[in-house]
Amino acid sequence: MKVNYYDKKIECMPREELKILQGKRLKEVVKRVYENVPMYRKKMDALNITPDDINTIDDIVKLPLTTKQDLRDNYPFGMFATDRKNIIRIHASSGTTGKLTVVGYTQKDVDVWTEMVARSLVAVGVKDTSTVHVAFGYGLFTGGLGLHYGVEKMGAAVVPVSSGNTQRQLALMKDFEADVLCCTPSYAIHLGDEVKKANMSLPKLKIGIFGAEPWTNEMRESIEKTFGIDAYDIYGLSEITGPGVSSDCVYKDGMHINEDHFYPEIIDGETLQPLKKGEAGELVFTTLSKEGIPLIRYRTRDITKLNYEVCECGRTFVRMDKVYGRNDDMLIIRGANVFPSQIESVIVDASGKVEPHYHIVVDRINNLDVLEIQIEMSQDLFSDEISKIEKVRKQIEGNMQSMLGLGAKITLVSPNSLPRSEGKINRITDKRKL
Ligand code: DLL
Repeated sequence: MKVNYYDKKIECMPREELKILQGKRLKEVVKRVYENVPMYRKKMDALNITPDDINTIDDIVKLPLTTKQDLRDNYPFGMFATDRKNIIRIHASSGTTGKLTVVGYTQKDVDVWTEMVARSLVAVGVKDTSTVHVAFGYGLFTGGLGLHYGVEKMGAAVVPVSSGNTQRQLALMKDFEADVLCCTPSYAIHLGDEVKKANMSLPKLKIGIFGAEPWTNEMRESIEKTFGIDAYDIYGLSEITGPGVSSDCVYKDGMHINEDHFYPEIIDGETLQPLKKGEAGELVFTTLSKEGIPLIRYRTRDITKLNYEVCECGRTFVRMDKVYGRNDDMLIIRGANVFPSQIESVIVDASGKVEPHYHIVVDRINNLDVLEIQIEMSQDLFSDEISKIEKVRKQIEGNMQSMLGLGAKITLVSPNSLPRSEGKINRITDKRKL
């Protein structure tokens, strides 16, 4: 397999050297926040620590955690660690509740972010001759502009389409001969449906770079089959920088975290204690070089695990598994933990009979949690006899029971009846919370 690097010396750096670099950067960033962000000074004073207590990367566990609530409490600019005149870009993300979380970037922050995205693109085989169709939203969301700058940096041509107007997107992809598509995986599925419906083909398309929401490996295979491409995962969050915190290489065996700038830990979401290497838990990041809004041990709420083995591609940067879901997305149904990704893998396994369009509804009826999963039938199944449809429904119900360890009502709905999304999709209605 052909392996390309944006900067091999850094991406394949021996881990002992990396640890030294991380330690040095951690020391600097802790000093910066202690001196410039009142919230961090308060938190560190409460723990009786000063920047002098931080000397190596292993000292990181002495530091306090940061949460989204901290950002909200300091809305909009209370966590900036530099003078406002040094800020050249502001992004924000809305999340499910409450105020926006606002982040500010200095020129150096934008430069680092841009380089991280360029690394991600090169790692999956994007070339300077490529044409990259960016259908992530442009605006306060970091997807569009994040990918955009990275594409320009590595010398490919960016088509900044943003989200929306699916028919126009398809026409432009065809006419401009895009070989790379960037968008959310749910939008890629929607685009794929439209391609099939129009009986068109996109013969130049080779690579898909998808992220901003959880998606399973089963979904990856389904998208790859639809378009005849290789589909790669890219991860990030605006609080840490945006897309490019980590991303796949050509081996698709975990996303390499750009550890020279973002230090990952996995903690137990309940006890908040670090977990052993390789255990699954909540991902926490410390930004090692940020100036605008450096964050110390930021709780992402994303659940994954880390693999420290050197990858076949030669990169030494740790790999994170596909995100299984978010702490706050995990459904607790009759006491059992259910991740939407488990549901998705059963649905995609039944492809051909059903489409990867689904919606999860949770309710409480007579004090009992009830889980319903609505799934779109394929056109073929929809036109079949009722008894065949019922057989498929029962089959999926059985598979779901084995996967989740609890009963779920499967409702097969007609094709094209569930909502589609141009950005991040919401696949859950939890009526218990309404
Ligand atoms: O979603 C940044 C991004 C844009 C990443 C484009 C990739 C591509 P936020 O809007 O701040 O930033 O949302 C961050 O989205 O904590 C995860 O829960 C989720 N997320 C992002 N990428 C992935 C992914 C952008 N590849 C939140 N897989 C994160 C699973 C993802 N979840």
